[in-house]
Parts: sequence; C-alpha cells; structure tokens
Amino acid sequence: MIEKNNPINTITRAGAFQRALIAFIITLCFVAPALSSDPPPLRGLREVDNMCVKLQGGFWGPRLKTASEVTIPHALNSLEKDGHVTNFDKAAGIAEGTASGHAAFDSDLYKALEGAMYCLQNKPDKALGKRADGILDRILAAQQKDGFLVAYFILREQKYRWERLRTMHQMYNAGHYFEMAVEHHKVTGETKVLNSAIRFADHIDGIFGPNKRYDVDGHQEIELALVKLYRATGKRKYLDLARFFLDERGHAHGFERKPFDLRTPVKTPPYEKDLPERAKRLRARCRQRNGRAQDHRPIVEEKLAVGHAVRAGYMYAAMADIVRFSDAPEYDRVLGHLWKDVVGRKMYITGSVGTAQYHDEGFGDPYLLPNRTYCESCANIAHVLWQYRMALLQGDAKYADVMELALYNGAISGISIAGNSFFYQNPLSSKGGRRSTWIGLSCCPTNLARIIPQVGGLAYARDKKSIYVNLYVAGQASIVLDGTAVKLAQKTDYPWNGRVRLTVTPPKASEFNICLRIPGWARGKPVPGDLYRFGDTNVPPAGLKINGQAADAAPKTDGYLHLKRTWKGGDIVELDLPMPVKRVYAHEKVKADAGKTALMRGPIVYCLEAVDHPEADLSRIVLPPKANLQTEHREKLLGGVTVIQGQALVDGKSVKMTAVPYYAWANRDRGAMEVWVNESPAKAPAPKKQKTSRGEIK
Ligand code: FUB
Ligand code: ZN
Repeated sequence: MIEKNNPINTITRAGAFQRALIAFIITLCFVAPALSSDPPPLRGLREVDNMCVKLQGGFWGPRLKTASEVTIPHALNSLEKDGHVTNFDKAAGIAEGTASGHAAFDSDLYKALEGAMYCLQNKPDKALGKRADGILDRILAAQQKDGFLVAYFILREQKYRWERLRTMHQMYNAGHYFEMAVEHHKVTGETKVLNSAIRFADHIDGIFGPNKRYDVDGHQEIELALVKLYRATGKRKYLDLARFFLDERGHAHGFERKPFDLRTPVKTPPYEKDLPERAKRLRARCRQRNGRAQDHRPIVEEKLAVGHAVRAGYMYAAMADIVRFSDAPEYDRVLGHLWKDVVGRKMYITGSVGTAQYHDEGFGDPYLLPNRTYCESCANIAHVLWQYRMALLQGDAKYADVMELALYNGAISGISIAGNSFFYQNPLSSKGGRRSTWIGLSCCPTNLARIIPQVGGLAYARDKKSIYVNLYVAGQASIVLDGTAVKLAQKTDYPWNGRVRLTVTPPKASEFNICLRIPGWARGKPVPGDLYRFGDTNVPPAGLKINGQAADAAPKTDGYLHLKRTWKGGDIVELDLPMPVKRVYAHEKVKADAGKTALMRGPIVYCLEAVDHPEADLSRIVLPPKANLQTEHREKLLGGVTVIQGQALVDGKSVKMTAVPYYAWANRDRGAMEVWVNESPAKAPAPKKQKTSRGEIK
C-alpha cells in the first residue's frame, strides 16, 4: 500500500526549487476532492483534514512515532492473538471454528486499522501499510454476498443478524468499519475497502429507514460514520440514514414508528423467550434502562446528558455533524442544553466524563464528581470528538478549549508514555494504578491507538476566507482557502510554554484571516462556565508580533484573535501566551473537591504521585494558599515534562512537593495519585467506594 494521496508527503520529498509546482499540486490535491465528493457544510467551519497536516517534533511528533512504531503494531499483535482477525478467516470459510470473543470484536480491529491509516497519512510506512493491507484483504474475504459483514453473526447467528440490536453492536461494528474505510481511501486512493463499506451501508439502508424497519442500535457510532461516508461518496442517502437513526431514538422501536410514550410496555422479543432466567432479566433491564443508550426519549426532547458516556459522546458528535450538513436547528438547540449540562455540571477538571454512578459507564448526577471515578478512556475520547465537532459547528474558541482540555488530560492519560499499556478507567485519585498491556474488551486501547495519530486533523479549521488555529502543534499544514492552498508552519514547545511561531506561505500575496485561539486558560478561566475557576484570574496578556512588529493581541468575543491582512510568503506571526501556574477550585456544589485545589499550567492539569513523595501520605499533604510554586522543565522525566514544585506541609512539617502532568501518572513505580490537593488540614470526608459495572474501584 502506498500513500500516494498524501500532499504533505509530497511537499516533504520535493526540493525547495519545486515550490511553485508544489503549490499547484496542493491546489489540485485539495480542490479536486472538495469539488467531487466532499459536500461543503451548510453551516459552520470546514475541517482541515489529517491528510493535510503533518505533525513534527514538539509534543505530538514523538507521540505519533510511538503510535506507529509501538501502539499500532502492539494493538494488531494483540488483536491477532485474541482472534479478531481469524474470526474473519473463519467467516470467509478459510479457517475452522466459531467466533472468538464478543459481538463487538470487529470494531476493535477496525479502530486499530483506522489508527494505522492516520499514521500513514502523517508518514509513509511500507511495513505498516503492507500489514494493514493483508488484514484488510482477510476482512474483505468474509463479506457476505448481500454486503453483511459482522464476523460474530456470520459465524454464529446468521438467522438473527439484525435481532437484539440493543446489545449486539451490529451497527457499532459497521460504523467503525465505515470510518476506517474512509480513511483508507483517503490515504491510498484505493477503493476496495470503501466499496465494501458502501455495500455494507447499502445493505443496512435496505433494511432500516422510513417505511422500512424502524429501529436503532444500542450503541451509537454508525451515525457519525454515515456522515463520513456521505462526505466520502457524496451520496445523500447516508446522511439521511444517519439522521433517521438519530431521530428514531426514544420511540418504541421495532417494525413501525410509534409516538413517544414512556408507558409503552416493553415486550420480550420471541427469540429471547428460551434464554436462561438470568439472561432474560439482564436483557429486560437493558431495555427498561434505555437511558443507558440515550433511547429513553426522542433526542429533540432531551435536555440532560444521561446514560453511557461513550454512546452519548458519539451521538452528540453525530448530531453536531447533522446540524452542519443538513438543516437541523432542533438538534442545535438540544446540543446547547447538553453542552451546558456536561461542561457546566458533569465534567472533571481533566475534561473527563462518566462517573458510572448508575453502573452504566455513564453520566451521573450534576456536580456529583467523586475523584475515585470511572471516566472510561473511550468516553474521554468521544468527548474530544464531540467538542471538535462543536468547534467546527459554532466557530467559537470555547469548544476547542474543552477539546484541548480533554485531549491533553483525560484522553491521553489512558495510554502509557511507552505507548503499549492502557487504562480503561481514569480516576483523579487512586491508591495505585497500573495500565494493562492489553484488555480483552479492547475498546479503550484501540480508541487510544486512533486518537493520537489524528490530532493533526483536530488542529485547524477553515472557511472561505479564514484559517482557524485551534491547537498549537509543531509541524506543517496545507490549508485550502477559496481554492488556494496556504502553507502554515508552526514551531512551538506548547504545552510546555506558550510561545508559537507561525510562518505563513500563500502561493501569492492574498487577503485572508488567521484566527488564533486565545485559550480560556490564557484569559483567566480553566473551563467555560463556572464548574471550575482559577483562584487568581489575572493572567498576563498574550503578546503578538507580526513580522517582528508588536500587534494587538486582544481576542474577539468568539475567543479568537482575528488577523486580517494581505498575507505574503514568509510572513511570520509570533504569539506568546504566558503560562503561570494556576490554582483551580471547583464549584461549591462539587463536594468531593471542597477545601482542595488542583494545579494547572496552560492546558495541563497536574497531580501528585507517591513516587515523588516517598515520605508523605498524599492525602495528608497540605498546600497552603500562599505557597510559592516554581516550574522546571525536565527533558528526561516522563518523556519530557514541566514539573511544578513548592513547599507543602504534612502534619505541620514542611515537605517538598512535586506535581507532574496528570496524563503522565502511573508511568513509574506504582503508588497513590491525587489531582485535588488539600489547601488546609481540615480534610474533606473520605470518598465512598463506588461499585461500577466493571467491578469495584479501589
Ligand atoms: O460496548 C462497546 C464498548 O465497550 C463501549 O463503548 C465501552 O463502554 C465498552 O463497554
Ligand atoms: Zn473503552
């Protein structure tokens, strides 16, 4: 497999003397696909695809290298070992035996392959390309004549392919297949996988929809994937099907659409009548608790974020896409309520979500945010993907603020610095955690394998006349504005300091806007809303220079600094976002954080680890309000991090306190960890142990 479609790779390989030619190629690369099959949104901003961004050096460059050299190969090895790939061989009839694992096994493989595609978009890698291609051929061989492709059902329950949708993840598998297929097509230009995805999507479209069968999957994912498929093919029916699956939630589904009525009796489907009693009870509980799958009332009537946090995140992401690509003001309104509920009442300072209070891997009650919590890696990743789409939809920096917070903290805490071990849960307080090298239910490892290599695609946005810089990431981008490709190079050590140098190279001098996000933390707020606040809201103002001349760095009310001018090749923008250490306090209704503070610097949330405090019990450490805090960058620690140090107290005695980035915890000796630190000796009551659906959190 070759990465022939990647324009950035083309740029890198070519010599400087070819610049004019490259500009031409870039224009062709970007304008052609945009005109043929990627319909522009009706509202909001457009993406700058991962294909058009190359992250190099800085924070993400080494992480991308780890993703392609360690995480993806490790994931593929583990998936092969656990039978995810041989399931397809069996389904194709070239190996013997029945399906291994659970019904969602296919999706894990698709996510790891999707991660491989993002890696290839960033950098050609023959070996990885070849390996992925080999696996893809084995998947393709299993596809049924009518397009159906779920190994578990092909092997075990052909008759019941589209039954038990609440629990069996048929469409969840399909969605992950579509997402991967679209990325495969982008990077290879080949159509074999995309065509297979289209056949599967057409098969589904033939069964579900208005005047066909009215039903939905228990685990949302296919909705956002169908939007991607619509954009890759230009076929409107996939967008309509995505909308159908969203609109259909909350109705008494089955074979006809019923008006929403909570009292509608839940019937046991005939094929479940022979199940053992326990399984019957479980299924019934699943059906009754449809809030778990956001299926308890129609979306347009929803005001609160409830239920399984991964399903919610993917669903909200799809809703934002639907607003952008079709006319759906009612979804826009609902998204406004949901966003306020999550960001204003149900989110941790790490940007993580999902307390699993109701044993459903889901959202809990407002302000009930215990620090020994669940916060599944997948939920935090889904949250990033939702906020990314909100940023595109609304063009307001506050959404990218939350995306950044969740990305740098709650999402990447799920993976070790070495890239080969993973957390399923991401608590903010622990007696000692260790990431697992693999998890049989590998939704989280494979989600981590796909989120890191797609960070380039989250960094920018555009409209006809503006480039939006949402993430400060070292590397290059090629951004099409009104038919012209502008090259943008970023140099930065962000998030370790806030200095960013941008070199702007349009093919010829032209007028457009560059909109730089001035993060909330640089404007005195750790998050939009009042769930968390800085103790000291004064932040030194951002500095800005254009071609060495100081310029006004005040953002507009949308949180962006709008730089409108005639840009010419080699123009340089220097942004300086001062990054003092900040103490964060939670809203008084968050009882778990009463009397405590968290430390934040830039977008990074810190924690204390036992390994840095061998003499002290972390829960007894008190950081007095006036304690002086210093920072030091340590290149050799935890892959290179800035630590925060100061004098704290333990039982009245002074001790040295060292805080490290939360995402980097549990990469050294196993021991306790706390994000929230006491500010006074009066301790908050010990958090209650919580049981979750995946066992007890210690
Ligand atoms: O069910 C598929 C995935 O497994 C979910 O998204 C995770 O929460 C885990 O239950
Ligand atoms: Zn997961």
